[in-house]
Amino acid sequence: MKLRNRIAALVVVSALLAGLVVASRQGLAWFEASAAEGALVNPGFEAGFYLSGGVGELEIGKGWAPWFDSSQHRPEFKPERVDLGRGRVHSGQYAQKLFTTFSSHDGGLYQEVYGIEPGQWYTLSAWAYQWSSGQDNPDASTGDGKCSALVGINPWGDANPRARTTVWGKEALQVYNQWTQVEVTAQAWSDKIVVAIRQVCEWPVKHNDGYFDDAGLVPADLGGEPAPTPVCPTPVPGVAVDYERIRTIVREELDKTRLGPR
Ligand SMILES: [Ca+2]
Repeated sequence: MKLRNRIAALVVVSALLAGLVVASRQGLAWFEASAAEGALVNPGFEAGFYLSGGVGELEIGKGWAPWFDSSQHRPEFKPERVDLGRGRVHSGQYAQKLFTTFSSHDGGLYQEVYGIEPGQWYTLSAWAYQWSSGQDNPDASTGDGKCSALVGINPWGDANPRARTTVWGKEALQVYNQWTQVEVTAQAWSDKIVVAIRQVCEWPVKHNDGYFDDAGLVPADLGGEPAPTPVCPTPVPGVAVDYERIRTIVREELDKTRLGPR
């Protein structure tokens, strides 16, 4: 290859690499803008959907991940479009649908939220629509599967909504064929929390369908009361807790306060 051709090739490769860097920076900028501190990513499901794990039945709003009780049927997740079928969308063009047919389920979506202020209280909300019926009339829920919709916050940032530390709000129990807003307020114990959307359908009727849209996360207004500071001790990695030493100190302190002859 002549020197001129080599230089030309190098210029082309350099330009391509520069383009790649710009493209990846733009991608990063989109991600960073989406994952603003303390804010939900894709709360209204208008930013597109992806196949979780490449599984066709798990079509999930970007920024969210699916979860479910694996001892029951895995619900199917699909985008709900305002211009197709029943168009069960609260606002915009899309909502998230999950459902089982002739089966029960307990599951939904979750996402991790960073940039959280520990000790601050937060309110998570979402709009939910449920249709649960042994019949096919989409405007009525007849012979329902005892479905409920609810939202939860894991204050420790545990990316497992089924963890016992998740705080769940009041459920919209057997509220059907209408949009209803569910919410929960909890105090963050970490600089990251996990927010979760959930539908539970107990009985395996023909249609157990849930739709979610327009989630929101805001610092909770507690009427001017300052948020308490977390008091739970945080274990230090690599440092073992000397429980025997703690027991000894407690025993000594109790002995000091004990009355009468020993
Ligand atoms: Ca929407």
